[in-house]
Amino acid sequence: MKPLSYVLGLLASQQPVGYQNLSDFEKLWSGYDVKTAPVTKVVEPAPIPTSQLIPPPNMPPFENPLTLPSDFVWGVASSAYQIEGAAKDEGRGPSIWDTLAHKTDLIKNHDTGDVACNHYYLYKEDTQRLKAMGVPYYSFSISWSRVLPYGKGKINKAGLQHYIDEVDYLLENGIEPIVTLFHWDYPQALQDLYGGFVDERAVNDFVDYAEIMFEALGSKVKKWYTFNEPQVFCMHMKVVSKTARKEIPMFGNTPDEVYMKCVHNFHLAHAKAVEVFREKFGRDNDYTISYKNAFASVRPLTESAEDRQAAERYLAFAQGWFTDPIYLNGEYPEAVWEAFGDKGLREFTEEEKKLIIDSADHFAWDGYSGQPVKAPDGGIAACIANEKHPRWPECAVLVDQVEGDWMRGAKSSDDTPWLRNTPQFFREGVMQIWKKFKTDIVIAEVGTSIYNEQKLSIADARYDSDRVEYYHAYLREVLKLVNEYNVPVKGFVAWSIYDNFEWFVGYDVRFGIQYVDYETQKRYFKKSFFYLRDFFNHYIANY
Ligand code: GBH
Repeated sequence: MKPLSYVLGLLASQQPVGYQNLSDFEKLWSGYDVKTAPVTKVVEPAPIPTSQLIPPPNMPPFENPLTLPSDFVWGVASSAYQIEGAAKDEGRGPSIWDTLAHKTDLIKNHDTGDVACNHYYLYKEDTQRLKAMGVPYYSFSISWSRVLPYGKGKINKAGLQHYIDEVDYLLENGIEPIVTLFHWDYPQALQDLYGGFVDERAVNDFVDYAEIMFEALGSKVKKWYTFNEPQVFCMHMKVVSKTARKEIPMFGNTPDEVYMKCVHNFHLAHAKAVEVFREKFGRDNDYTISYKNAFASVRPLTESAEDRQAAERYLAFAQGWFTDPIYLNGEYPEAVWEAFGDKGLREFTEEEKKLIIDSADHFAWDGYSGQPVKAPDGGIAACIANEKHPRWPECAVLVDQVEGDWMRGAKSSDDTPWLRNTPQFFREGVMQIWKKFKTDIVIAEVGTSIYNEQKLSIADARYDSDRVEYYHAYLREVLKLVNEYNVPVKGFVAWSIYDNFEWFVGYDVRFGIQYVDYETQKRYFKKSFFYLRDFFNHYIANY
């Protein structure tokens, strides 16, 4: 195992990219009008008032006699850009999300993550609040550009130290960290340098970053994810490519090619990082590494051959493109080859395949929601044959209604049309993953927004019965999957620890199991948090 000093030396000897040295920090940030929070020092937490821990009335009862295994992992999740704030503090460099927020009109209300929940300074209080509710696991991500402001080269020691401190504090308080290396906030310096994940140089830069984090936190953190939802990140690359400066290389690619190259480089980056991880920590112990998948659970709207083909195609592009090389055979699905074979899609070399196959210790699914799928109007064959078709290459249409004109499930917020309360789809999705991949499954994120929650008073927002109903329904399916269908579901992580910056829809949508009052930065436990606590207390054996 290489010591940290080795990695630091190696990196210090490299040319910093794009900019000559850290005194160019201001250049990195030019044109971003970054806001600062009133609180810019780590705050020692006040004790949680006992009144805040009084459970709400009218909780659904836990009646059935099933159990979850004693090593079942339950926790709450967040990601760096969505909660940390301190965007320009202590040497952090910008990421593509600072750029999207500050330099485009793509974010609702022009919200930014500049301050967010100010978790960077309030992490001790946030930890105490999890401890008070007995949460055993906290899943969060590292801001790459906080550790490496230029994406590679010089390490920002204050940023790295922050994560060491936070991990130590969690562990001292009996909460086990689950660390995601990369939750979409790609360093802007690398984006400028070579167009980001569309370029193969992104692969080794990710692996170098991963190695720094493994060295710094590996003696303390045992559960790791490389990427959050590469499916979504590669979509963002398409967005970024449309707004990019002309001189960067990805500008020459069509959006579909951007996506194709991004997916390919994801596989190589993930697998090489996992290789480093396993060299350091071995396998068959309690160290685990995987990545988190985003796709809807789907089923054909009707039994027609066209709808069935549409559902299969949806899964080939949203799931198989990412999962099949890793969990099956190092190969992309047939439908992906047919669409992209003449566009420069590369096959993995035998050596690459060896790295990629089996490069994840379990299947992590962010199983928020499911939808019926139908073929596009005009027929599926016409779509497949026509690259200009708006539905190409999937040629699948996700719809909201099932038989009898029923909605597929209860509505969430207006700004999250993809999300409805669909527990049956959830169960089918897990079953489908199990049948296809025969591997342990972790529900790495689920949660919901609520219709018009942003308009409610704090007191009303805290009483989030629709969110309780959502978790209640999904968790009953988890019980069935584990007890009746014998599916190895090993964990369930709720999104999110508290309300936060919801990407393109900013702060107008709330996903938290705690309410955040952004004026005061006070947090309030919602009813759903008590529900989750009580559920796992009740069902995890010997908890
Ligand atoms: C998670 O992704 C993210 O990991 C998390 O950061 C986020 O806060 C959370 O969801 C809640 O949204 O707009 O119709 O094109 C969930 C998977 C995939 C769901 C992309 C939304 C966009 C659908 N997401 N999808 S659409």
